[in-house]
Amino acid sequence: MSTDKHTVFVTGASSGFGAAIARMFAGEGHRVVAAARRAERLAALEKELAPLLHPVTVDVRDRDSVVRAAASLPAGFAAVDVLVNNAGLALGLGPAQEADPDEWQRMVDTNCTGLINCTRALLPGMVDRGRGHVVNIGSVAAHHPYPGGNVYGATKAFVSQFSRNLRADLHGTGVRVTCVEPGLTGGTEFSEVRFSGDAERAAAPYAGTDPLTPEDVAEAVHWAVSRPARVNINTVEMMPVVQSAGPLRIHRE
Ligand code: NDP
Ligand code: 8X3
Repeated sequence: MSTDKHTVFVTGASSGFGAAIARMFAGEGHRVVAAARRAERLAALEKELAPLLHPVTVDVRDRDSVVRAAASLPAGFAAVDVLVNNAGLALGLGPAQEADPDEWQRMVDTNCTGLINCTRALLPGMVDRGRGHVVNIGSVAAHHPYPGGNVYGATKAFVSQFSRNLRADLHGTGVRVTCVEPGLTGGTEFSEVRFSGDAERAAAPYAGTDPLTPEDVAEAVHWAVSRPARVNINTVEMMPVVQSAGPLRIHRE
């Protein structure tokens, strides 16, 4: 699996990690199916990476659309053997008691439902062909709680456990599963989306830091995929050096 060319289906390829992952694999001659909602972004990426990139405009939350998209890939891109479930988002950073329930629902719909929609649509082909790799983009937020991380961190805990359970189901099939769990990463639209376009709030988490880059994350994905076929990288947890876990807090009267 590690030596020949892959067909890599990347969700959330219109920005950030997904675009970096698409560029890294296409740069090595692998075929890339780039999925996201913003068609114009995907068209620009297609122009940049032609003829190795096939754009698919799809909302991962919509199961029927995902199934249709997976079933109507052109011949050269149809035998997907690497799925990178990267599409996702955080919304808000307020305490649970003040959070917007619609934003909570959108995170669950995108980060959990969207991820399982894509997995269920593409996994049978991998199992039939006896080769494949599902790479899920989780987060350090799955394991390290922080104030305001409430539902976002919980969706990433879902991604982490789903990845482990997938491995159990895929025992003996040759299909591999990896969960890549990055910490603070700059150079993406993650923070702008989280703070609804408020540029000042979006920039604040990165001020005075040297965060991970989308290319750092793409390299971790690429490394896991390019291991020999006998090797399954279960989890990659990565943080910038400037980030570490904090102590448990004690509230005193
Ligand atoms: P970006 O906001 O830059 O990218 C998110 C991507 O997801 C975009 O391409 C967006 O495309 C796509 N997307 C969002 N909703 C949908 C949807 N419903 N259907 C299809 N595509 C969708 O953020 P990042 O690159 O930073 O984030 C990528 C992943 O990495 C996310 O899962 C995020 O949770 C995770 N992550 C990010 C970290 C960070 O610090 N940046 C750290 C750890 C994990 P479009 O809007 O065109 O649909
Ligand atoms: C994104 C990293 O720390 O903002 O998953 O939750 S964090």
